[in-house]
Amino acid sequence: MYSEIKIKDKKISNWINKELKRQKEHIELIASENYVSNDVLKATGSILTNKYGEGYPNKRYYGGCENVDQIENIAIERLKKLFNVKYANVQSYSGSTANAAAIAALIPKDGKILGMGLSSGGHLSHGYKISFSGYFYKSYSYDVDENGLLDYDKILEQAKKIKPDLIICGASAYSRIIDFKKFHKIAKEVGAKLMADIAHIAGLVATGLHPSPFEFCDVVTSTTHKTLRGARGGIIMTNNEEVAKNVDKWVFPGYQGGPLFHQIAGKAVAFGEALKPSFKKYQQQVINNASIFCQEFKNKGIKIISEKTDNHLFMIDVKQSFNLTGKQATEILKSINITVNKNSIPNDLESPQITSGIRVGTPAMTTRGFKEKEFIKLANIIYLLLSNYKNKKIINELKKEVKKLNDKFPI
Ligand code: DSN
Repeated sequence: MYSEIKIKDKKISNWINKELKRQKEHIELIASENYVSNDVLKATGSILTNKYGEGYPNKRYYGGCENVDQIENIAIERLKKLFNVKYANVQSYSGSTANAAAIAALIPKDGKILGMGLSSGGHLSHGYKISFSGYFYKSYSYDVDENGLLDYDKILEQAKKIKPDLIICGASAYSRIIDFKKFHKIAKEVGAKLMADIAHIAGLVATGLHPSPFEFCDVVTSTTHKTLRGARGGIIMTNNEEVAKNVDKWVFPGYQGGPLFHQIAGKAVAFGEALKPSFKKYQQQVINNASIFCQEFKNKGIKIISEKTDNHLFMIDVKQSFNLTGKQATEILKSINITVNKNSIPNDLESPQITSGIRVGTPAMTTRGFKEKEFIKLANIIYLLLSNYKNKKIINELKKEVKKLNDKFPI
């Protein structure tokens, strides 16, 4: 159980404790969030935040790194075991900086990138024009088809025309299996390098519940705090020694300075947890919950992007289903303590600040103990609320239902 913090700075402790209350009282459906264990929390809140150590274990630019060297080595070894991969870098501050370093390790500046479009479920750092990846590289995007599915033949056609130096696969909001083997075939055919960003599905890949990209990709990046349920940050992995050397150079000194050892310790603790059999059980429950949650909406005639889910998340077209924008639906759900995020959907006519969709995921509430029964109940609550958002009586009743459901699974 999480507890309140007591520090001398009352202003900050007040807001931290308010955030704790919010986390305790809200049903958390943001697909990229989770609740870390108390051990992960303690490691990240430790005195390791005091230490500098630019460089890598046994090759630092600072003295006194003998303890943090051990921590970083343990994190690396656990991560390699978790994904059965030869080389790992655990220093990236975030998924975006991991992607920046991984891209730079594979292709020259000004190189051509082909990544999944943002409104199709891709990520800013996969070539979007306002991110470094679209600014410093020539970027192109592939999109999902009219059913919200990746069309590998079409991606091949596009790749043949563009002749990218790098193809990026992986997504922030795609609910179906990603066929890394097919991406590999495409990359091989056009002579491109292949990078997979498994930030969302890392926990599923680690436990064998989503096909692994490692056999097919030059480099694999991820965050550590989504399905992987660790301290916040990024990681980069590869089986290629040359790529590994380049990655290390691009993480430090290329894009970053001193590693955040408190975060690396939190990652290491989480990797240790993920190596336990109970983690696989958790991931299976995440998938079972998402599947039934999604089906329950489908049974009510709600429009699901990409038809169904194979992983931990899915997107609802709230415009078509409830005549609401994603922004409105998010605010309405917030009013009864359910947290989601608005999300662009394929061919969205609304701006990214408004959107026509919401994205929901099951990792966080599964950590809190939700099973199929609770997600069926939750789907009904969401459906009733979004269909009756002007009816005060119904809103009040649903608010009570949410409180009951939430209080049964404390953090
Ligand atoms: N912000 C993350 C997500 O919500 O998916 C991706 O960076």
